Amino acid sequence: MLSTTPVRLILRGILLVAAAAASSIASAEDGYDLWLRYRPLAPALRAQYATKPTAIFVERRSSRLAAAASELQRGLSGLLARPIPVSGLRDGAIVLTYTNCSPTGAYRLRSVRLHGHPVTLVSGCGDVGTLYGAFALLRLVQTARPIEHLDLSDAPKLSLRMLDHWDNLDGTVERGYAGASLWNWRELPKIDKRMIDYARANASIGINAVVLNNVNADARILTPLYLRKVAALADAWRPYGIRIFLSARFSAPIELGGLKTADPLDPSVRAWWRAKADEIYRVIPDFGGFLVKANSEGQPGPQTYHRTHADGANMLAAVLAPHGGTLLWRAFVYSGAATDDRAKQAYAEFAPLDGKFASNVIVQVKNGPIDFQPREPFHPLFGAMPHTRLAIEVQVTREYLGENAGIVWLGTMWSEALRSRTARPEPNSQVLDAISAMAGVANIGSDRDWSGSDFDQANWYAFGRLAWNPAADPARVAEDWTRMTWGNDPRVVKPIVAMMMTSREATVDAMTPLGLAHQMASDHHYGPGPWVSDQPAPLWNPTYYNRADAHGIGFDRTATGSNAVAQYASQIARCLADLRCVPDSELLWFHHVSWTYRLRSGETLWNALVDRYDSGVADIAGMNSTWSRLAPHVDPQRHAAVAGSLRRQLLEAEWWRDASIAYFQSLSKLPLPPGHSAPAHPLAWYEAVRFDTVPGFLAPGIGSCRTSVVTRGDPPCAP
Ligand code: GCW
Repeated sequence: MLSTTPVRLILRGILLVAAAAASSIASAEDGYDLWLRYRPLAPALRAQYATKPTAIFVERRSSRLAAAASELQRGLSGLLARPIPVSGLRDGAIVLTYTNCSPTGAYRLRSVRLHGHPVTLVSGCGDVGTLYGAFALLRLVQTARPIEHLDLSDAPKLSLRMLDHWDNLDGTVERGYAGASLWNWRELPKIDKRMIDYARANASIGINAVVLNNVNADARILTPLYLRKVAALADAWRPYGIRIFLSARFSAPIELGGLKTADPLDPSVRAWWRAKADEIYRVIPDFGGFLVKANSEGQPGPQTYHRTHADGANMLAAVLAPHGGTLLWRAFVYSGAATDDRAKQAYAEFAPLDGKFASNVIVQVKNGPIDFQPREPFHPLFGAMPHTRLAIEVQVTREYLGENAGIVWLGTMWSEALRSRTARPEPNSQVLDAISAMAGVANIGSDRDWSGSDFDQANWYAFGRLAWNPAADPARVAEDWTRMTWGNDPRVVKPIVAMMMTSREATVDAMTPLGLAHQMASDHHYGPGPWVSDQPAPLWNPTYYNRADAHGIGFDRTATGSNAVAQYASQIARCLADLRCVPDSELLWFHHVSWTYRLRSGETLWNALVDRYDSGVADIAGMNSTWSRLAPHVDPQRHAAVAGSLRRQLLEAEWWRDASIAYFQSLSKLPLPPGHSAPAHPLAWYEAVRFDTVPGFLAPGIGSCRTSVVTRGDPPCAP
């Protein structure tokens, strides 16, 4: 733990006072407004909207149209720096209407004449479609695009676009790096303004479902006390098209109902769940349903009673079905004690159950077969369950990607997963063809800036846009967010988009290049720990994943090893198993090779590995320089915040590189390639680094070591 010397205490005091003063002077750019900032456009850009829009006319009564109108009024009045009233029909008005069409949420924006008036008609499939259309129209203006002669329509490709919060009832957030939980259980059912702003942000990117509580669930969320509070949120969010789901603890009938069992085939258990579902729907008529993590990492589940995942899921689905609810059942399962490759376990348990799930069950599968690593190949289940509805689950919060430091934009990563070719059932089938829902583990907390940093907001944004359209072009999403968040000045937009687009690859290189995975320190997953081999379960050890020794490195998942490749379609498996075909980015995921193995580029593995670590660090250093150059064009408050965050990212990247190289060199015994400098410290120094608190794990809030990491020559936290 960081020693709190008097000097440090004094410094901390000064910083706190300075921070308080700064925030009271310029709280305007504290990140609270997200991408819905609505600051006036530059006069030259504003000119194109001189005659239009003039007003907003709401054609039908509906709380969602009212929400849309109020957002348009607020947004356009801000952007165009003139009042845009909600009024009767007139020339230049925006007209809000809807019809019953499908898919729900689709919209069309059109320049038409209505009763002789030239207007912009926003019409939705259902009133929620109009709400999305209003945000789409706002986005056009926010990004300075024309709204004359409009005829633009869009529809969500997935019906369920869901944020999963891993919030605990005590206010902590598992893997949360943006402060305590947003849900104020003590104050609820009182609704504060922040709950509405949260819903506005979600609606603006099409998110239509929210799971309030951690999948490591506390059964008490299902008690009347909490349900009353949940119902208040459901009422507040209904105008924004958001349905609430809850994580349900499978053993709740025992814990809350006093039953002796939670066996899904036991009639008393079924009756208990049926009564519980009926009770929930009495207070929340449009309740979405349950999300369940079962028989995974110590959570209870049907296997405790020798039943299958399908038995468990179908029992819960049956009690939700009469109310139109959906049951999401997670496929993130593995046994710490298992001797088989962890990457194979979910497939082994779930693929045989294809076709056995009820029609209102969605099996929720993480993007990769292990666990939200900086890079993983796609999960083989996406090509293996053609008769089951599937959701892809991605992690918006950066558990394994540097928490909230610097810039790591995940739009490119998710797009890579979504567009991965499964080759099933058709040769060109992709992951995005296999899914009907997308879930993202939220990165939202009660920090003023919501996500822990300005750039982490971009990941929330990208999640919504890709859940709306999994085939969306990430560069376009990044550009929209940048314009909405940082303004339309091309001197700002171009470099920021470029940084976002390369940031994830830079992070992969600095942490786990060439297909390495799970090299993080244990439990809290903060910082490097490739040497760790003392965990009680073998597959919690980074050494389990890197398999590095004096001869080589990497996990053989071909037929000579675990044969995980066999879980993919044969043409995909053939390539992955073949050293001449497997992409370098997945080399060590699928193959164990010698340190002197030559890549297709001719480089040796050892040299390439060192080179990747260094280029990751160099790219992150490059982002620091790019950002410094943006100082004249970005408001000082946010510029300083991002600059500080990028500095931390660079220090941490150097720490990752140096610790990893120090460890792997202790095995390979090879010299560093020319031009690469030695790690700043001996291996023992890196191995001795300890943290007692890291946000999102063990302790809530800000850990004592969070901001003091790695200055060269000073251990992050004294061992
Ligand atoms: O990534 C791992 C996390 C756990 C998490 C688990 C899961 C909620 O380290 O904190 O538990 O995945 O997805 O269930």
